Amino acid sequence: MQDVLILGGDGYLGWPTAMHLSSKGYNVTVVDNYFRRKACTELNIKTLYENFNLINRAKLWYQLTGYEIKVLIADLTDPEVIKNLLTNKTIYDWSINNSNSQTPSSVIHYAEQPSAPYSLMSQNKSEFTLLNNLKVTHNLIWAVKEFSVDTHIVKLGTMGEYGTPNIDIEEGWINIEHKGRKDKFLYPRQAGSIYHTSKIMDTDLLWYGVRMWDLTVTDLMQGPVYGYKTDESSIDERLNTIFNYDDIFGTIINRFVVQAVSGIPLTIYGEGGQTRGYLNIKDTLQCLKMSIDVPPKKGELRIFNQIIETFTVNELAKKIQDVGNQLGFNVKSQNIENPRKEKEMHYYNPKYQGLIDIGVKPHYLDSKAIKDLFETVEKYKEKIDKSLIFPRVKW
Ligand code: USQ
Repeated sequence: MQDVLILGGDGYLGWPTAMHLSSKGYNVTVVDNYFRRKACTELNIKTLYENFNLINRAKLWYQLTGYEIKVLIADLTDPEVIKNLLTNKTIYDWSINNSNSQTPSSVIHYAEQPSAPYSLMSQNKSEFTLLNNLKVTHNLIWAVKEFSVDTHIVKLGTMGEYGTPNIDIEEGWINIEHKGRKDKFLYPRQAGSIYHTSKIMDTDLLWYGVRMWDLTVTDLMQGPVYGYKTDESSIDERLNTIFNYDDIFGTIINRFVVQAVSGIPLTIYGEGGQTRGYLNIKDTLQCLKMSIDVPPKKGELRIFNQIIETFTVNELAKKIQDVGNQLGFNVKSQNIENPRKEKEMHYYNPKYQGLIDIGVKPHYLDSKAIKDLFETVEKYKEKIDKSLIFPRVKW
């Protein structure tokens, strides 16, 4: 079976991806520097429930399933870390016999600071976001070029790279005719935060590596993810991924359900016409697995728009209100001053066919999916810290 390396394996998506691929028989190694946990501690952000650290999660996964996920706690901004991983010189922080892995057929790159508000809290955090995200990507492309040129890099991008243009959003590429001549280019990017800008720069680094060094890359332009439950975490709730509902790391759907359960009117930023493409965490896992199972051609930069359906903020609020009210919560919503500089009423028509074409079977945000979220959140209702809900960072 293939060896897969997951950079950022402790995060909201990294850990569920590790379990998912491990359960499907891949030999999985995860690397993480605990950035997210440290940032939450520093900012006094509590998550909905506590999570084991990565080593204990991997041990528990092994006890429950017999599958090994090798763990390395390390900072990937140090170029030696990825070099050692690709040349099989790593001493793991946890593995069964510390045997080295094979050269991975795919590296999944999640090891980034993922929050737009965090990136705009201060100049320091903005600089940290840029340097961290770009250094990790830069170290990765150099190491793959030097030591493992056939390894497929799967990088998590973001739909936010495109912004909200007044024309249809294509899947990564656009054909342009200019003064009678034609060419194909990366679709124009115009991000709304420093975090999203760092992802544009990542894409440019990867595109450079593809053009000049024949690297093979899939860039997944993902929208905001919701949910926490996956087939693998259903085995034991101690395997659940991190659940943030605060203004910095929480994404909108998870936040709205927490607000609904704790009696806080849903925080619609501004007019609420902001439209984004959303997906269930289960579909993130499918998309990742299909992307590594069906790789692009050698020397290709393949881009997918990783979303399943689009909603305005107002539509999301209504859906969550409807389900919450059916469940007996008295859910209200409020339009609060938008802390972000973003269009609140705009055209939004992204294409998202590529992942469906390679076999992804979508889950939709139906009442069952929303009810599942309500059930879990209600279980931890007493632990919700209401002071974490209102946005503190403005730009
Ligand atoms: N929003 C509200 N109320 C809230 C929270 C958010 O109206 O309480 C609005 C925001 O203004 C925005 C939209 O909901 O228009 C989505 O916000 P979000 O906080 O759920 O997501 P965002 O900051 O865009 O970032 C998240 C992830 C990021 C990923 C991105 C995909 O944190 O890592 O790249 O989703 S995308 O949005 O497509 O760029």
